[in-house]
Amino acid sequence: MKEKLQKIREQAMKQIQSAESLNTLNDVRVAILGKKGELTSVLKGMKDVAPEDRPKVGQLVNETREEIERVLEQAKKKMEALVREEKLKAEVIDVTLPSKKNRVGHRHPNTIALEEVERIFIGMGYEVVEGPEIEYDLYNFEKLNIPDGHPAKDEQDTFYINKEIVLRTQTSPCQARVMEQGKLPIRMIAPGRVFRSDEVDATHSPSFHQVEGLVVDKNITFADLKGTLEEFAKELFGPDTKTKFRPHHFPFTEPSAEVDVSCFKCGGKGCRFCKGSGWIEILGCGMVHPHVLEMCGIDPEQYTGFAFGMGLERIALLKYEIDDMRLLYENDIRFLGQF
Ligand code: 2NL
Repeated sequence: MKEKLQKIREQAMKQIQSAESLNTLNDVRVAILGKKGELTSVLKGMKDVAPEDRPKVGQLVNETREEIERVLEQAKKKMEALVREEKLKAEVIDVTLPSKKNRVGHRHPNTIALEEVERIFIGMGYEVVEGPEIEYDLYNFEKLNIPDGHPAKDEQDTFYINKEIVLRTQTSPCQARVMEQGKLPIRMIAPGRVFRSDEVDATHSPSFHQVEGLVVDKNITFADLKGTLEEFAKELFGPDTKTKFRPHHFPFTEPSAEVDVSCFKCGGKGCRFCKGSGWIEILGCGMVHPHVLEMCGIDPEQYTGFAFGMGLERIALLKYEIDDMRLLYENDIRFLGQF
């Protein structure tokens, strides 16, 4: 009996040592210690052992069992550690590898210019107001003192949806709507897309952007208009910028003016950029026509106001020294990537 146990023990040790996987170890456990295992069958054979020998044999069986269990457990732990190590090795991440480069985009030059203009006017207490791109003829023309028969209403210049509805040709209808709401005083700018039936060339497009501004309050004078736009020009083009107001005509303002700034390239001496004149035109402006105030529900005896309007693309072209407006719309990354 003792020899048999010795043999089982030796055999078990050999099998455990040569086991190469957790599964094999488990098979060894079942084959020896399981219900039908070799050691279990020895226990079952105890009935054939002389009664006086049974305690000794029993103790021997238990000792053998305990030893095999202990060695099995050790082998299992070692095997598990090995398996984990292999797994970690296989899953290793090299954090020093170069990453995939994401190409980060940026704002379009038009947007950069718009945000710059907005920043300046917000700094002076203006609100930014947007309105519909499809407008009533009433707001786009009529309330702005542009009656039927005026050249601006010509079908050559305006996209008509029907007799009463047009694609707005300016953002002034936004301002007419704000005036009509009747909350005074008003200090606002209205940026947005506008439409004109123009052929595409270096300075024209059927769809472009405008920023218009409007101030209505008691005692607003042309001096307020001049001071405001001078400050705007200095902020946009630099503190040495001079402004020049030239008389002009717009149907919605009286008096009206166009504003030039001293050329920021040559400082006013005259260069290729300003076509030798030393001045660059940037916007149109004027005192809001009393008739316009009246049509928008404001009493021109109590209130006065000034308004101005500029082409956003024109500002972007000037600021970034771009010589063809079409570049702003072609979405060529080689061009846009420069800003
Ligand atoms: C230009 C000139 C201008 C206005 C726009 C305006 C709006 C209202 C009342 C009066 Cl609601 N005026 N806007 C005034 C003068 C000039 O734009 O050359 N724009 C590109």
